Amino acid sequence: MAARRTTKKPNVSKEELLSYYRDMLLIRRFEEKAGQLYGMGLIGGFCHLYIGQEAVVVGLEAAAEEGDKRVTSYRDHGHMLACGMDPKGVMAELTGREGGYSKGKGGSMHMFSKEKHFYGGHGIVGAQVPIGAGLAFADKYLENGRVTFTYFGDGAANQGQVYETFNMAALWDLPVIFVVENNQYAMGTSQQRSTSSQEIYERGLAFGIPGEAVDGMDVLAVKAASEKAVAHCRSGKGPYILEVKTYRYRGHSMSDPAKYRTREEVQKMREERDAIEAVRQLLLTGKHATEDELKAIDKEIKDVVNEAADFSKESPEPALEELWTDIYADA
Ligand SMILES: Cc1ncc(C[n+]2csc(CCOP(=O)(O)OP(=O)(O)O)c2C)c(N)n1
Ligand SMILES: [Mg+2]
Repeated sequence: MAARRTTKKPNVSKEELLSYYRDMLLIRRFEEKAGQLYGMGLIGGFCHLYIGQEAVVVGLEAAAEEGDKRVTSYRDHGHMLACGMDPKGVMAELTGREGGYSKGKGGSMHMFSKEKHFYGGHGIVGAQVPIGAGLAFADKYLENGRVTFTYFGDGAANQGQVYETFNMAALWDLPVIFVVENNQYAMGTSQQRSTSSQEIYERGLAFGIPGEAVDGMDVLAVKAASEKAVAHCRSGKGPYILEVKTYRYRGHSMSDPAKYRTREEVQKMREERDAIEAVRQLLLTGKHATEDELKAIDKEIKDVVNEAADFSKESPEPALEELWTDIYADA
């Protein structure tokens, strides 16, 4: 068994390309709007934007089937939109309103959807990793063929509970895909400064977990790697590690001194490696879409995001009685 890198690309239809374009653009425009609302004081507390990393969730979700589960960290808006949660409910949660997924009581980092099998939204770095294994344990027990996508960052990859989880997931052959979103930074600390071995996908080898690294700025490569990981898990072979090399364009959260990397570094990624622009070019050069058709899609997406923003302003604040609901589960 070997950990390895892949850059293989699959064949792809016009419809697929258009759907990835739409899904990635929705996340980007949603996040830009969230940034604006934050600036206007309509969103309080922590807020971590996903801009730059869109191809990761969109590529992973392309390999998911109904009933598969997902769990992630606080940088979670993209994951929620990619699995089909309603942008209105997500935005209204950001503004702390009754129409939000947690009735305005969870905020950016704490949202859930039973219907879409989205299990959060977690603020403690690495804490979602054992939760992901627990979800996969339930699926294995129920023999329902489902897999769990457990996302975490390069910084979280240095947390002890990740390795306790690897051990148990391997021991019990749990159907869990550990997706490492390596955006090269943990807050202001670069991976080079914090991490002894740079290849995170190899870290499962000690537990017998295969791993693979993939270019996270290429949605087609992510999708191909994801299909392989899903097939591995669904066939009962146990966990899999997918390290997706990506990049965040914005600061860690809304307050970020931005002193740990140069403007040029960010600019270079935006100009040369942007995942949405890459799909746009594939659509245009492959003559799958014209500039005008793409403009019409952009407008559609802007409308969806504007509607979500309007809803998030108009939805009322939660009533005082809500302080006492959904605190404990009824047992
Ligand atoms: C246990 C714990 N330690 C520290 C923090 C503070 N903290 C929040 S995010 C973060 C960086 C995590 O980076 P990474 O896992 O790479 O995810 P990214 O933000 O890049 O998506 C830190 C140290 C925390 N929330 N929880
Ligand atoms: Mg990171």
